[in-house]
This record gives sequence, structure tokens and C-alpha cells, in this order.
Amino acid sequence: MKLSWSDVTPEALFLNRRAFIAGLGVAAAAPALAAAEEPNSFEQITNYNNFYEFGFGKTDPADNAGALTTDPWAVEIGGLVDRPGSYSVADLAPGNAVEERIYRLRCVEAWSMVIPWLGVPLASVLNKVGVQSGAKFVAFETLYRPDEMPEQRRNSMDWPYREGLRLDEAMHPLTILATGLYGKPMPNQNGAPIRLVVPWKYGFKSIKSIVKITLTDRQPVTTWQAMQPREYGFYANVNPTVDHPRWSQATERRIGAGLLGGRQETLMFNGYGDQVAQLYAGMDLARDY
Ligand SMILES: Nc1nc2c(c(=O)[nH]1)N[C@H]1C(S)=C(S)[C@@H](COP(=O)(O)O)O[C@H]1N2
Ligand SMILES: [Mo]
Repeated sequence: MKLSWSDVTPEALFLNRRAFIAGLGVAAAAPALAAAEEPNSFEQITNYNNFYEFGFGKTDPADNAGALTTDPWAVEIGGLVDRPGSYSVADLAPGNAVEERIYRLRCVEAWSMVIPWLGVPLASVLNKVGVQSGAKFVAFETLYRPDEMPEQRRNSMDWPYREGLRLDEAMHPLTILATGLYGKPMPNQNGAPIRLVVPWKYGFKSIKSIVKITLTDRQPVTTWQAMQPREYGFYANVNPTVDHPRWSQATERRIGAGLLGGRQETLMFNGYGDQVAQLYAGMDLARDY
């Protein structure tokens, strides 16, 4: 089939790339504009991180996360599911199901990267455990292990780190549980051995080193919402028209673009609007931030 330009929707790119790489043994996807954007280097992706359990500096995770024991690892899945229990990473993301997804990551602090993740759709995991009809939200928790996570020995935040999604956001095909990047197992500083990636939301929603997933009928309380409700909402969709109370969200600094690279415009839903905007039809995106 020959594509004309009007056919080259993000979805067409997504399906094409997937079909193309599937022939090489790894199913891949490159939704939206990320297809045309150069991924950041492995060096950049693994040395400029937010993972506050290991400190608040951008190089603290690279310096301190090496001490984290990621094997064995268990993810407790419970709440409104048919098959609750303790699952291994291989149970949730078996090697033959892992795909590459090249996504932009836009931090609420107004910097961004392009990252080639490896992972599985979160939907595949939720279908495996069987979501019950009363479930409306998915809550996630990071490991609490102060012995290995130095910042958890201080009261700087209310540990463990918590996040949540509405069930339809969690089931959306762009939402993945990632187990690696650049074709390698997930580096500890990026959230080994398994972390969430929700590319149309600010980076803080993409919770790292997950040990607990709970299906619930109530909107979960998230770490940032609880700490700073005026600054961080539950939805946290990337939105250049809604500023953070302390800075503009209109533009972003692409890591590695260099001092002369300047800033680039931030895209609504981080550029994934064609795929996700319908999830928020009728909502006031300034209020329901
Ligand atoms: N458990 C946990 N998850 C977390 C964070 C954190 O501090 N702790 N930081 C978040 C923020 S603010 C961002 S921008 C992304 C950064 O992901 P990366 O370091 O892999 O680029 O992880 C998110 N997930
Ligand atoms: Mo972030």
C-alpha cells in the first residue's frame, strides 16, 4: 500500500514502524513526531535523571542507584482484579512480548528528551490479571527500601512514591510498562526493573521501580498532588497553555540540544493529541490539570 501525506497520521507511522521492525524480531512503534526526532544518547538518558529516592540532583541517581537490588523483584497486583498475587517481571513482560517504543519525555520542569524504551502495553498486564467491572483507577507504588534508597532515610518526601491513572488512560495503547531502553535491561537510575511510561503526561506520572499495582474504584492520592496540590494535579497532561504557578510551560529545553539549540515549543499532550485527546473530551483542562 502506498501512503499519501494525508494518510501519514501518527497511527500510520506507529503501525508502519511496528510492522517494519517486527521483521527484525522486535516489534517497535514510533508514534507521532518522535519518528522524526533523534533519540537522546544513552549517556544523556542515564546521567540526567529525576529519581528522588536517590537524591534531588540530576546526577544523584546515576551516582547512587547502582546499589539497588533489582533481582529478585516482585510486583504485588491487587484490588479489583480476578487474579491478585505476586508477579515477577518475566510474568508481566515476557521477552517475546517486549516491543520498542520511541517516546518524547517532557518533565514538568520544562526539559525534555526522546527515549527508545523497551516494554509491554500496560493493558496486556491488566488483561492478564483480569480487571473487575467496578475498577475505575489504577494506583502504583515504588519500592520502599531505605537501606538502598538514601533519600528514604530522610523525611524529605512522603515515601513510597505513589502515582495513579484513570483506567482508560492505563488501558490506552500508548501506555507501557518499560523494562529497558536502547535494547538493554533498564538502568537502575531509569527505574529498574520495571517502570511506567505515559508519554502524553508530565514525567512525574511515569513512576519508577514499581512494586505495587492496585485496581480501585476511587481516584488514588498521588505523591505530588498530596505534597503540592496547588502545583500538581492528578491528570498532569502536558499542556503548553496551562502554566505551572512558578514557570511557563509553553516551551522546553531538549537535553543535549546545546546552548545554541535554544528552546522548542511544547506540544499539547506532548504531541500525542491525535491518540489521546478524546480521553478528555468535555473536561476543563485548565481546572482538571
Ligand atoms: N519513584 C520515582 N519515580 C519517578 C520519579 C521519582 O523521583 N521517583 N521522578 C519522576 C520524574 S519527575 C521524571 S521527569 C521521570 C524521569 O525519568 P527518567 O529519569 O528515566 O528520564 O521519572 C519520574 N518517576
Ligand atoms: Mo519530572
